[in-house]
Amino acid sequence: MEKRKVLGKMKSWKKLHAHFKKVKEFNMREMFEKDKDRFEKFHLVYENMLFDFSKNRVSEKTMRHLYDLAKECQLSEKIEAMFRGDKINITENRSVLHTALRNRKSKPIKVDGSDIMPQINEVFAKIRKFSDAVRFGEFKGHTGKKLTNIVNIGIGGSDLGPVMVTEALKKYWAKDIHCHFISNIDGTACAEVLSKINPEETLFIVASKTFTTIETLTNARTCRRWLVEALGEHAVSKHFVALSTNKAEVEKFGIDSENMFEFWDYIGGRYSVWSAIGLPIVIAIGMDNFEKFLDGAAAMDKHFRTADFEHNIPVTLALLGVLYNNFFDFKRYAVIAYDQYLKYFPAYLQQLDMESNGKTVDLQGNFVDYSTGPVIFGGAGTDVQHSFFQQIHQGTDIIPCDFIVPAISHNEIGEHHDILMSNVLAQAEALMKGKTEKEVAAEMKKAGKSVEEVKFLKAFKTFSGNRPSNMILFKKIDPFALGMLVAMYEHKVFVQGVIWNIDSYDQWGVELGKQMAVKIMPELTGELHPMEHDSSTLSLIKAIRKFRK
Ligand code: G6Q
Repeated sequence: MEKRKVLGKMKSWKKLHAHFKKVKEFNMREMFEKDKDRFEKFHLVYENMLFDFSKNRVSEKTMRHLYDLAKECQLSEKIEAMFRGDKINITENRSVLHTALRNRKSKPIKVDGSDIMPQINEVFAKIRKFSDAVRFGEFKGHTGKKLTNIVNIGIGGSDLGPVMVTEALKKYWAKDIHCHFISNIDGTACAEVLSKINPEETLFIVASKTFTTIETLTNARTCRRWLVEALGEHAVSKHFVALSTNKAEVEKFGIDSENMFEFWDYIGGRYSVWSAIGLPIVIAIGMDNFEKFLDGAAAMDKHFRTADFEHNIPVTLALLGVLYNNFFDFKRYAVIAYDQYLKYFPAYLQQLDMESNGKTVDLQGNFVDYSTGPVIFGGAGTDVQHSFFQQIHQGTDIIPCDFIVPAISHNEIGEHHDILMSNVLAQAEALMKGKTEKEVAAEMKKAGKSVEEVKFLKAFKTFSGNRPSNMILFKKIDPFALGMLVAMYEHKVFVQGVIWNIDSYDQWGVELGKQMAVKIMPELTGELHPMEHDSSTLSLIKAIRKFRK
């Protein structure tokens, strides 16, 4: 087991701690007024992406301390260890190699002594062949019809990535392909999709790394029954494929391994969108576009691996998050995409970040005495400006925000995109500047309000400001840009995991609930008598049984 100094005892941490007394007093509005070059100093550009982090409560000195912290945590060595394939997921004894899927020049990467690139390239070639055959109508359904409805059955990491990317790249879909997703075990999820599709034109993709997940297997069995009832048992091989690491379970389920697209243990579920799990995306947008998505991620990998910390976008983004989480004590983080096609991005990121860094035990097995991953939430702008933004502007707790913005829309209609852009810029500026009581009073007076009205209302209309945000600006969200965006956040999560000294790649917290549900199921259906539960769980089991009688 690797030794590491406790975070609080690190030199750079202590320095940051001392410096924080000053940082607390920083006022961004004043900093912008005093320093006309602030934007120049606090922004980075890479490819068609601009990362503006000038609206953060930092000085150049703060950033230096943060970069020193990354150095003291041996971030460079850790980055290399990940890319090299070291088993950095120590609780599962696995390499973490989603980056190998973006290793476009196929430079050898070894796991347990063997180069994994040939197996990766072989699966990509199989995906290209199959997806083309479906898209061009060569691989037909049992009755000879073209497969135009693609139904992905998966959950968590086997769902959120494909859902988010297919939606984000909707403009690139083949005209006659329609993607559907079934994740929840709630029968409604199945019923709603099945009610819209014709079995003769449907391809079901059962996506499960382990192929043991109860939700996915139950949903897949229901869909299989539905298909067999309509077209007969012989139709299954033309309408079902599997994406998995578990060949034996796939075959047990009744899907021929010919129809299975493989990935491997070194690809974590929430990092698997680049792998065979991306098959629904490939069918929708074509392999050439999917490769551009991989290229975008590869470009971000290169940047992350080679840029020094001071010019490194994911490193900078991550360190700002550490500053807010561990020093300012801001425990929530909002991500708002000003692009309708990115409406599922916050949900995707929520899993990526919260499942990776929602941990309390460090790599040496000790409970940490500092806080780790924040609560991530978000949505699409401008919609969310009319919902939770009230709290972001005037709530008692401060919530740092990331704004994701494309300068060019896929749907340039009249003045829509200009209005959208004006809004995001206004939000970031308003959060930073706020509005003083004096400004509010002057504005109200000018509008002809009475002295009493001004006196009473001015506090309500005042904005403290000094609320941080990052602007992540792209030229346009095309497959390449999306690849960069997703990889940027993957690396941000990785960097924070390194600073917090946790295993970002396991998910024991997800396992416990799965185990307990298996125990409760027969008690709920009446096969077993409920026992060994607390009085609440026991009474709820009884109440549900009574309601369902
Ligand atoms: C992701 C998690 C989790 C996982 C689902 C589905 O990193 O491990 O979200 O993806 O539990 O698992 P399967 O793909 O094995 O069905």
